[in-house]
Amino acid sequence: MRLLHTSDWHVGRTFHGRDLLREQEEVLTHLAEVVAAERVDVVLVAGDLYDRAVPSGEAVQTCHRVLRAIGETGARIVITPGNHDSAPRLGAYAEFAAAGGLHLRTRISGLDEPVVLTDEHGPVAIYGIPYLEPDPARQRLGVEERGHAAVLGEAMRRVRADLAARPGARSVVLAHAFVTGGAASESERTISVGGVEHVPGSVFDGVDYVALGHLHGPQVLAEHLRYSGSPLAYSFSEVGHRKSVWLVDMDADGLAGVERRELPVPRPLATVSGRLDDLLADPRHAELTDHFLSVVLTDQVRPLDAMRRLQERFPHAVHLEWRPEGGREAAQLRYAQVVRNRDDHEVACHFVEDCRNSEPNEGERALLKEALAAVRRAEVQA
Ligand SMILES: [Mn+2]
Repeated sequence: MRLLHTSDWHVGRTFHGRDLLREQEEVLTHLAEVVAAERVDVVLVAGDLYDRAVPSGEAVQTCHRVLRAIGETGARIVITPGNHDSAPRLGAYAEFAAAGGLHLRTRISGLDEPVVLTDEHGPVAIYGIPYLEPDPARQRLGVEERGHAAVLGEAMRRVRADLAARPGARSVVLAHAFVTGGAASESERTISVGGVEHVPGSVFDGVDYVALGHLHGPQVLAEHLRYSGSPLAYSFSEVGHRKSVWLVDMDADGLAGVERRELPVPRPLATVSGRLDDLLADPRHAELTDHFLSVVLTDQVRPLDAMRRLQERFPHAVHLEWRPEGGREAAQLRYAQVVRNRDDHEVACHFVEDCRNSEPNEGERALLKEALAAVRRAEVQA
């Protein structure tokens, strides 16, 4: 039996305000092509199918098109909710979907009821553990101790108990957790609410393969314990990731081997720094025009209208910081210190100075005074 392990699709996520649905559909449609070309029997999605508990209509339709394309290859699909999904919404109509090969394993009470598929060697039991929000899950599972390790430990105890009653069955678990030793990026939402976030890998002992979700970089914690990572980069911290999926083969004895398949990159990321005029002119930056770009400007004086000018050359520049070369630490002053004992006019003048490294001149000071007076008059009239 051949499984494909993926997770953290986050369908509907935006990137610095940009809609990513088109890029997401492109990559996930390619994933469906991998399923067909590699003759995958089961696709495992280990949580965070959507980016939000209540995804947009467009996000749901995108997801549906992709899942239908996977389903049309003849592959079964097993999905568990992650910390971004709403388990009850994702699990709605699960019995009806299961009849068509789409297994939505969203209930805590059903985490030890596997999806059982059979190949020439016998049954493979696939357990979907929904993301266990530590405090509510503690009540549901009757666990005393706080933290994610405790609730996942109990979930896995139940899985092993069920598995013990299925002699000869091979086993797969889907889980959404931060396993110790994994490396985070900047696009995961912490799950530390309700105690310690990390879970030791030993929690998952006793099964043939564990398809992990939550961390967005692909990584191998042990041969049978892996993160697939997200199909696209969702933060500039992932600039060095090569996004991929795992192809997992099971033979008569259990795990036979795992191979990696890289996913296409619809729009690469890059970070670049320099003076605005140099960035706009330097021919070496020509290749960045189709990249999502994070820009650090090093000009001594903050350039006016920098983002608009950058986007004329780099239409996908989405993030901008200003760090003047040899910059004064004054820019780091805390807001409270900056405004203490100053009237509005002084705060405004200070702001101008802060933005361009030079004090406002007499004319500008007068203009600011006039503007503040106008605002005050408008407030009185209102
Ligand atoms: Mn995620």
